[in-house]
Amino acid sequence: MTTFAQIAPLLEGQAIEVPSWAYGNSGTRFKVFGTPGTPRTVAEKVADAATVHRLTGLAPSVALHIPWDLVDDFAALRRYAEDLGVALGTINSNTFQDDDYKLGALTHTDPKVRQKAVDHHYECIEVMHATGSRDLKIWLAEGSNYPGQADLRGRQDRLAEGLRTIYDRLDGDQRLVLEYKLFEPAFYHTDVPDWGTAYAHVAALGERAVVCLDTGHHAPGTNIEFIVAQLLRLGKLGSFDFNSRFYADDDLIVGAADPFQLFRILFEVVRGGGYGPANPDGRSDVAFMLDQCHNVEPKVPGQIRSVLNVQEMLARALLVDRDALAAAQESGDVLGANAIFMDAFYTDVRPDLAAWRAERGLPADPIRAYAESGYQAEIEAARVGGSQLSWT
Ligand code: PSV
Ligand code: MN
Repeated sequence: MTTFAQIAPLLEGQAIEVPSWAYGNSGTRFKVFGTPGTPRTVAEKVADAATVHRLTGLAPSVALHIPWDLVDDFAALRRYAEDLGVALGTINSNTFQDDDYKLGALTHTDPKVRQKAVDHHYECIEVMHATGSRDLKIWLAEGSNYPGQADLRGRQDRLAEGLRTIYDRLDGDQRLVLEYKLFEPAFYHTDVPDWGTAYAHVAALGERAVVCLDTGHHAPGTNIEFIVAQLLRLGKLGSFDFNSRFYADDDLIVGAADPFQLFRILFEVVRGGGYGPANPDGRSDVAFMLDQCHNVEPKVPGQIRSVLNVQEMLARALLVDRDALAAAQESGDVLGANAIFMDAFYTDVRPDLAAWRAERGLPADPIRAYAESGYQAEIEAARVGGSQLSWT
């Protein structure tokens, strides 16, 4: 049996990037609710993200979405973030909120629209130079609603060409991270609907093109941990967008809907070498990120809960006695292997994690520390006037 003391050193390098948009208002197509204290500026979003990191030690960077997070001076935003103890992370492009993109962006039949989408990605790469970001994450809201509406094959060819043009603009260790999603906003076909299509495109591009797996972007019942294992095996798992779902792309708190699924995913990450000291900074090349929205719950504690959930399930995944498991698997001990796996999942690591945090000068209970910190009252009092940010 592996003990918490044995795995504790492995928790040291864990980093979970938080999304700037989690701090803004969000909702469904029916209603976006305003919440007191919601940021009016990108700097205020960064301040909220830094609060999550200060209380958990788990979230040292914040992802930006362009144009939602466009500012005049990204170098200044970077300095501001660094002063607060966090870095600016992944830059997410956005080709889904402009009228020109109604029938596609990189896949559009009109070369002018395709060029506009490529130019937007060039702009994102410029931002990456100023922010020091490594990853350009591309999710494309492209597809069609009706059979016959679009030339499926022609769109793939145009997509490949657009991605190539963008990829060729990247510099140094910058990466292109392609995110897939089964459906929405298109309902009949989506141009990058699954890991296989994403893999086909990034494999054609080259070494610095990888896949982003958003846990909410699959059909119900999909074995996501199998996809994790396969992408790691192929060397193409670039990042996660963690969240949880009951029905579609719900963007709820990671681990809330199905903690066991999160455990199984993280076990495959560990098993496949996707977590741990691959690089000098002690981190693997697989970026852990959240992609969530807090529509009805308070946002900063929602993010704190999320990073703690990932840490907790990672600890449980690390607790799996891999040698014993391999022996049981090899000897065909079906029930024995399953029991070893489940033992780790059922181990309550919360008291050990609280002690682990306290030893490092972090609050043993970050949610409670947030409630007692007065931060929420402070932002509610200070952030009056102006317009609260949301995804529009
Ligand atoms: C699309 O549903 C997505 O998962 C992509 O990552 C977008 O960038 C993000 O959500 C925006 O909320
Ligand atoms: Mn996502």
